[in-house]
Amino acid sequence: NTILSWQRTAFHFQPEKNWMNDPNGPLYYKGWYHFFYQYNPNAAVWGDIVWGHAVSKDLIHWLYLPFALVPDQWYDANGVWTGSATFLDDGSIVMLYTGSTDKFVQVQNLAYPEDLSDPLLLKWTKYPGNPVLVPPPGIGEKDFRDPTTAWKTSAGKWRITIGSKVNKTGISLIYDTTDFKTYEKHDTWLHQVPNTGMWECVDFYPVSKTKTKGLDTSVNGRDVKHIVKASMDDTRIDHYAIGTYYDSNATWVPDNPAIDVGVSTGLRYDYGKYYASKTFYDQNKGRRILWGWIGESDSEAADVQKGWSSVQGIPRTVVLDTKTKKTLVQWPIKEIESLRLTSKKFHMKVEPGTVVPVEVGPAAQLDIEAEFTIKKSDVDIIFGDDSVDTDKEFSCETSGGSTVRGALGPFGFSVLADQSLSEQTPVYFYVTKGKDSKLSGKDSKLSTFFCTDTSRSTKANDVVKPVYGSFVPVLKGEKLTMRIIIDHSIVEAFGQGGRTCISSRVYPTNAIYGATKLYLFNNAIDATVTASFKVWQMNSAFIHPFSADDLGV
Ligand code: DQQ
Repeated sequence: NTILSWQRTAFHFQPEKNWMNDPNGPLYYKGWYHFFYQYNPNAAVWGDIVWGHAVSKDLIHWLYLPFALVPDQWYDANGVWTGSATFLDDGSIVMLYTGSTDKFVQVQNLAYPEDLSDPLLLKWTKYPGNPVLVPPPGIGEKDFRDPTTAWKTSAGKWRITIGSKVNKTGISLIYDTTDFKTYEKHDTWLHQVPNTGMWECVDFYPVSKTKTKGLDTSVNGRDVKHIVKASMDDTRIDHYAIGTYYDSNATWVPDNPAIDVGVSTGLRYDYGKYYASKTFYDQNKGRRILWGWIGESDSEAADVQKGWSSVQGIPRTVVLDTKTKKTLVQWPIKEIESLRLTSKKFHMKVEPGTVVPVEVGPAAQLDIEAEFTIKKSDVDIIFGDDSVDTDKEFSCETSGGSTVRGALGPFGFSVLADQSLSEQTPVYFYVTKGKDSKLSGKDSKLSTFFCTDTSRSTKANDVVKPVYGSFVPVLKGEKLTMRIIIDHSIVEAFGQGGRTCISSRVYPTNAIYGATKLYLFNNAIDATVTASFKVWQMNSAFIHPFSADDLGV
């Protein structure tokens, strides 16, 4: 089936075949980035979970290695589930992971590399005393999973957190340890939020308030904020919040309770499809890197037919927005730019209600960086009257998508489109005269939203096709900017330098191979928009099984 084979990505990490989900235990060791992932060796649907393993020199080109961990003990007989890596002071590595036992109880297990002189970390030993943690009293035996990377307490112990729930309150349990074999449980939680349900894949890490470099997981101090992220089992959304961590009582308090972890008014890494993410500190380049699982939006039957399911997002550097301190900023790692081939620069004025083709040749593998300006006089004419409060209820999700015209938007790109625009995925800004938003503060009178509309992305009817997106902070003097990375069936969009991100899976049936095109559109009623942008053709990455030849890479 030529349509299905076109959907396979060219530079996103995915296994050769079958099902993949969460990123696990990412780390950098002796010149190699290691990536582990939840993997089903037997089918393109979830089940029989092992830890797949791959290594890379640059986080873009990957070599598959043999599985690192497989279910071969009573304590992980029903799956080697998600876990995280920690570097000990002597440079050795411990891995904590969740096992689903022979009786489907969730327990935490310890594993470590058999040979630390092997940069590929091929062999993993499971600690003979496993499991090291079982569900404590009051915690459901199926609600205890996904241990984090450990961080140091001021008393010199290691501390981890593990997601769970009590009734409908999502919680994060806290344990201290010195040897990763025995643990002291705290009676209090790192954090809890009512009505958020089970917290999967909790992540906890420091970010600098003033510098755009990443911080190692144990760093704390006056210049530091801490992020708590939880993956919400019910909604399949990764929510984070910014706050302060108190080492002495092992708690974390959000800066603003109205934007706490998992509340509907809170923050998300990504407003599209993105789940079970995990960061790690890259000591090689001094940055914190975010991995996230981007599943399929088509049917299970289609996945079985194509023989694979899921990709990982392009790894992103993650830092606090040092300007607003109110969101994180995420950006595709620099290394992705090594795949850029030929580029073309454009400067185009787009009149209200027009769509213009962008001549870039085939448009299935692209990287786009764009800047938009709205004519100042148009902004003044439309919003000259301060008392007019239009569109204050705007939301990408419920707006009806990119065909619904407003005074100042939508405008942006239609990607993965065919010649007749019978299939297209618009990625766009929508500017409204809104109330000062919680995030824009006093900096802006206009409110800007960043959206991706997948409703016309395919003629196939077995696909979920939402309009994704959210508010994006735009500060005084900033232009509207977006970056879009297109790789066959995935579109990753970054608004305002990565303050708001949207990943979508799209499955065109006409806009494939040579028929895939790029358009620029302006559906605003009154505003003329000028777009300056650069489009790169993107090379494919090599992602294949490791062979002896690769040692010279
Ligand atoms: N996936 C793993 C669990 C985790 C879930 C099982 C999140 O450990 O909670 O494959 O996608």
